[in-house]
This record gives sequence, structure tokens and C-alpha cells, in this order.
Amino acid sequence: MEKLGGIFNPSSPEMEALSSLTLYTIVTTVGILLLIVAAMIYIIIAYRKNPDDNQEPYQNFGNLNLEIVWTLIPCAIVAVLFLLTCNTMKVVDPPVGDHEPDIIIIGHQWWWEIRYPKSGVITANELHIPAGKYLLARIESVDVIHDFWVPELGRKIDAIPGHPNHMWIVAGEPGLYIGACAEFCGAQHANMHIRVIAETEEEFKEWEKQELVIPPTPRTGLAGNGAKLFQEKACMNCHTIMGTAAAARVGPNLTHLNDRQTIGAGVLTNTPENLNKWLTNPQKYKQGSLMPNMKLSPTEVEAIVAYLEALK
Ligand code: HEC
Ligand SMILES: [Cu+2]
Repeated sequence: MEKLGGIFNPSSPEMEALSSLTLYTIVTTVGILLLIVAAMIYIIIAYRKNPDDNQEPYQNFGNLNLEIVWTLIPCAIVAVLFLLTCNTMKVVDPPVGDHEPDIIIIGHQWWWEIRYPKSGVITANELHIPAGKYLLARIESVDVIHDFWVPELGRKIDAIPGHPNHMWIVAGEPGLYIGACAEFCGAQHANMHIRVIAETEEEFKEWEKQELVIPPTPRTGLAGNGAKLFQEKACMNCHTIMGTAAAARVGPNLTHLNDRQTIGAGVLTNTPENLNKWLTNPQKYKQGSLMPNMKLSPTEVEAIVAYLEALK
């Protein structure tokens, strides 16, 4: 699967500030380490025992000026790093005020639910945002502690049950930014990817409009069979498909599954073949996933794939 973007590849003002602070801190501390190691090596060699001289060396009992200097310099370094940190915190966490969240991100074992309360869009694992715009995200969890982290865009933020956190999300440029859950949350913690898809304002509006379309339910043919099976096979106990009786939130909203790039929070790319594999046995691709093996026959799987693919 894709690699996480590095924290030294910032794509937002927040991450640029964090990246430079990290870099300053590393350069300062590594500089101090090198100075100390160099001083130690010099002292070990320059003041080693002279074999011809058995006298005790000259004993020096302190030097007030030196003590003052080596107390003040570290204090100054810490003060500078402290000020830089305060500045960075201001950029990284702009005040929330009474702003209502633009996005609600909800951690589930082991996928992300994404809601846009202002438009009513509900999707999973793929966060669409208009590039260059600050959006306020509220981060929640329904089960255990997860942690939302897209390294190129910002800091980590915990998703804690019963205690929503807030964070501004912004991407400088359109593009795909890969993130992941950064708090161990059980068997499939490693397969809890998040894709941030930053688009131009128009593309985002178009996507949002598309997500709100209620697709007609197919009544005939293979897809029509799939629609019936979806109701009979208890899929509707866990999933939502807009325009049908299925309205559960245990698993991802499947209304516009077609518009997503991956299945299972990044374990499979979203193709009809992979959808077929997933429905045949999700446990094979994501062992421990809260979607059970539904023991569908190959013809049933085919019908349900046709149904999900027909939802446009
Ligand atoms: C007990 C609840 C449950 C039942 C029943 C269930 N699922 Fe799921 N399903 C889930 C969960 C939870 C996930 C998310 C798995 C993950 O990514 O960890 C999921 C994921 C999926 C996905 C991938 C969606 C995505 O965006 O990644 C599809 C497709 C899907 N289910 C279809 C079905 C179909 C079709 C049925 C009926 C045959 C069904 N599910 C029955 C809970 C359920
Ligand atoms: Cu998690």
C-alpha cells in the first residue's frame, strides 16, 4: 500500500510550522550533542596520563565565570525553543471560537466515518476537502481511542469516546494525502488508513452534489436480485444505503461506494473484482474486522456486487 507522507514534506501552513519547529529542535540538540562529544574526545586525549610523570595532576575546584556561562547558554536555548513552540502552537491550533464543525470524523474499529453536517453528506475513509480552505473537524470515536493523523497536513489528534476534539484541517494544494490511525486500537489498527482528497472548490462542490444524489434502487436483473439479497442477508443491520430501508451505522455508508478509491479503509483498491473478494470473505483481507463472513454463495456475491455497482 501507499507510504505515509513524511512530516518533512509539509502541505499546509500548520504542518510547515510544525516541520520547521521540529527541524530547529533537531539541529539545536544535535549541535549540542556534537559539541559535547567533541569536548569529551579532546579532554580524554589532551589530559591523558603522562607515563613519565607520577604526580597528581593540578586540581581545579570550580570557576564561577564558567558556571555562569554554562547555566545562561542552556537557559537561552530553552527560552528560544519555548518561544518558537508558542508561536508554532498558535499556527497549528487556531482558536475554534463558536465555529460549528464543517466535518465530523468518527473513529470505528477499524475504519473512519466522515460526516459533513452542513450538507448532510456521509462517507467513509476518504475525506474530500476544497484545497486552501480551513475546515473545522470534530474528531470522535464510538468504541476505543483512535488517533487521526495525516502527516503532511497537520498534527495527530486523538479520537476519544465521549470527548470530542477539534482541529482545523487545510491542504495548501489539491492532491492526495495519506494518513492513518496513530493510536493502537486493536487487531486491525494497521489497516485503518485515511485518504484526504484535496480538490479545487468546483471539484469539491461537484463531489458534494454527487454524494447527495439518492440513487434509484434497481428492480430487475442481477442488480435487482442484489438489492433484494442486501435486505435479506442482514447487510442492512449494519449499513446504510440512501433511498432504502437500510439505515444502520455499524459499517460504512455504501450509497456511493462507487466514488471511493478503496475498500476496508485501504486494504483493497475498489474494483468489482475486489468487491467480490471482500464480500466472499472480508475476514481473509481484514482478519478480525467487524464485518463477518456472510457465507454468501458466488451467485449471491455476484448479484450484490452488481447492485452496489449500479448505485450511481
Ligand atoms: C455485523 C455488521 C455487518 C454486516 C452484517 C455486514 N457488514 Fe459490511 N461492513 C461492516 C463493517 C464494520 C465494515 C468496515 C470494515 C472495516 O473496514 O474494518 C464493513 C465493510 C463493508 C464494505 C466495504 C465498505 C468500505 O467503504 O470499505 C462493503 C462493500 C460491505 N461491508 C458490504 C456488506 C454487504 C453486502 C453485507 C451483507 C451481505 C454486509 N456488508 C454485512 C459491518 C457489517
Ligand atoms: Cu484506530
